[in-house]
Amino acid sequence: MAPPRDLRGWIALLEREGELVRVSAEADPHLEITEIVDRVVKAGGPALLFENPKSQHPLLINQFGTERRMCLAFGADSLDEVGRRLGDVLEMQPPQGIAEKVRGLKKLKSIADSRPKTVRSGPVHDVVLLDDEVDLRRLPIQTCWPGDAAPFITLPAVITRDPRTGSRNVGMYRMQVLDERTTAMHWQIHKDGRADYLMTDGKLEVAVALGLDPVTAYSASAPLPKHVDELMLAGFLRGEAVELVQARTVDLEVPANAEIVLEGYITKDELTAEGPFGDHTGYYTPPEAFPVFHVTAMTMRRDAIYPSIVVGKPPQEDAWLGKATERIFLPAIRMSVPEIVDYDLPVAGAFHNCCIVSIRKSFPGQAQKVMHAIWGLGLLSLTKAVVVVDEWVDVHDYEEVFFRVGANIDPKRDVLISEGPLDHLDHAPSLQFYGGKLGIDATHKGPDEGTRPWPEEIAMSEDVRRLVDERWDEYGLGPVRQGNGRRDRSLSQLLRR
Ligand SMILES: Cc1cc2nc3c(=O)[nH]c(=O)nc-3n(C[C@H](O)[C@H](O)[C@H](O)COP(=O)(O)O)c2cc1C
Ligand SMILES: [Mn+2]
Repeated sequence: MAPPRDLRGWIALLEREGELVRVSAEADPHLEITEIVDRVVKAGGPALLFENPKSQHPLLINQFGTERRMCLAFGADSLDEVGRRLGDVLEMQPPQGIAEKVRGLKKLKSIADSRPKTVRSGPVHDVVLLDDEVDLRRLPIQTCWPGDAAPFITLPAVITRDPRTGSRNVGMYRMQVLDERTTAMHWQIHKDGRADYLMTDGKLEVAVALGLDPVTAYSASAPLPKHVDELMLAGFLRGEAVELVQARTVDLEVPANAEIVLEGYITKDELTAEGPFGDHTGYYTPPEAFPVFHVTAMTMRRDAIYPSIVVGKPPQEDAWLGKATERIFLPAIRMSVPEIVDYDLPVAGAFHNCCIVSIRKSFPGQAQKVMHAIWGLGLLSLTKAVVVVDEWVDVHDYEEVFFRVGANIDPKRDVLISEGPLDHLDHAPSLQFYGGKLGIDATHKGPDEGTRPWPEEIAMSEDVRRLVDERWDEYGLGPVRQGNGRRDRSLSQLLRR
């Protein structure tokens, strides 16, 4: 199935799949929509298209709010399948024989076809507003929480170029509305957009795309290395190149099918107080100086639809954007740290607070090696606590992980306190950006790790399990039939919440 071409194709797909509800009642983007969405997200409910958000433009929200919708967006049965598509290309070996060569060529072609394609025109230029005509108040921009400083644009794809190399970056960074034609730009210090800004001498041109096909929107949030274009990832994951058109007032290309594009510039020395903002940490982030974005043009499709997301105390809709990243990047992480079997970033840990990782252990100290590897890997380096378990432990089953942590650690030997960079938004460390790290080695310890002989784990013998399987109906206990003490999957799911 072809991926949704744009936001409208995505909305149509969601509607066909019974995954979208149109809300025709008037609803206020000032707080009211947040309260509605918070309830719907927590109930695993549908995407919502607010047709009357006290604005000329409708507002789409909760498009990513469930695992099923996330899979629909990628046209995949599971998020791991999306990860495997990427892993297949990363793990390419020199082909042997004709069949492998053909398969190899197909993979290479899929990479070549991922590059964004420039087209001459696109619906994003149906309406062009310049200079004084620009008015951000036309859009139903949400004030999400009562303590928020102002309305914030929350689901943008912010496009810049590295002033040194010209390479493109696309990132998702919230934008606080300051007045009709300016916003703040919340480029945190570890992010690529911030690096482009720091490298400019004077003026940095910026374009902000709003209302994209879901894979391109997701890609803006993906933690790629600086030199990799997020639109290339989008093209690869979609199986179809992203189409771009030249922007009207800046020397940047923008998605041809975006609903809305804001064009403009940021000057190096102009900063403003950004925040407070009710953040994905579950707390308000206090005001801090961030660059000011001047909007010189606002271009739109006719009847443009404005996309939004609410972040706040987890779980919120962004949980699934994060889970998509967790799954999609697993094969890439395994390329650098091959003993990693699986990992889980708990939603309740706001992604950067905790990483549970399972490893195939073959030498003493390997759990500590993996902790340090994670603390050195892209944005995962900001992880505050790493819990390492053995390969047979299901990292997504928090009950089981808790069991291993309790059963297998000697706190004196297996808890590592280290230090390093922390997430920009982490309010707990004494210093912003820098502080303590916690590593917990909950793996079985081998004879070379200075312990007494490790005991055997309890498990029923194979023959008795088989016997009980065969005789199950005779006991008259109905269909409850879990092997070897395994809990029902749905119970594990429930315990994750
Ligand atoms: C809904 C949402 C909002 C986000 N808001 C911000 C933000 O305001 N500032 C920021 O630096 N990162 C924010 N992020 C995370 C970045 O989008 C993410 O780290 C991405 O990798 C940044 O792109 P870059 O690596 O090219 O800089 C947000 C992510 C999501 C899903
Ligand atoms: Mn980037």
